[in-house]
Amino acid sequence: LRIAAVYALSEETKFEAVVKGSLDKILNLMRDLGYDGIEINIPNPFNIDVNQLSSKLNEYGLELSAISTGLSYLSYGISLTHSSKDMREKAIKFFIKYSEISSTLSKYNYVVIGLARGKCEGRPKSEALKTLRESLEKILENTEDYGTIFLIEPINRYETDIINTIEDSIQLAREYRRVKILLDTYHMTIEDVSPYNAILKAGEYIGYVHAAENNRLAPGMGMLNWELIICRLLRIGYQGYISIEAIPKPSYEEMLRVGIKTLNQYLKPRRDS
Ligand code: LER
Ligand code: MN
Repeated sequence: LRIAAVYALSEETKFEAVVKGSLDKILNLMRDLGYDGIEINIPNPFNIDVNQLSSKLNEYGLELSAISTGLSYLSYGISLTHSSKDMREKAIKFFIKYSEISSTLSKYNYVVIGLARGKCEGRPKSEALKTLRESLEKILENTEDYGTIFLIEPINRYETDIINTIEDSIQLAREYRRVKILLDTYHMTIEDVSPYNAILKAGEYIGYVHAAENNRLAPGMGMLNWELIICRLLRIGYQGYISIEAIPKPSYEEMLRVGIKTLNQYLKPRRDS
């Protein structure tokens, strides 16, 4: 298992559970703290300098663990289930571009479908899910060459009404070869009967993990049992990233420090052996 944290490639984000600030400073700190990778939330994939990002990651020796996309929804209303066809097409173009960037920058090649799935907006859930499937199929068709894995993330009811629980997401992961589940421990504490058992339920379909406490602070600053979470992940044979997506309080430095320390307490003996 490897450890990352989520960084927002935009200062004026409305998403609170990310690290913001100078990329150099943060990559430097994350390297010093022992992080293996960084997950970057990119608001607009048409607006980034891929070469510059690539050389920065190389310079600090951190991997790109995944590209997350929630800021495209929060900044531009990008939604794969938007009721306007034009907007859906725009969203599909965004995801094809995310996929292209991911395939050049990351050996893992994961793109998150989080908030950018959108919301029901008055439609029956079945209809919104059908629209999501249609958009997803178009994205998959157009990204065969990039080979990207799309991570569908169950998100709690206060942020979306499409795919809240692990069960909701398993169906999609079963259906599509390049779709896996992103477990977010914070959302799981709100939606799943037991966040620990949900790991066993999602099992082989898990492609990626977001780690935060029940209060969305860093692992170690809340009520979750991280030993049990890691134990369960290992039991199902999970070998990917745990990416800390937590509110940077009391400061992002402290959040990053406490987060990796808590996870390493249960991972370290295994990582070193
Ligand atoms: C949103 O709450 C979240 O967890 C993000 O990973 C979604 O883009
Ligand atoms: Mn998340």
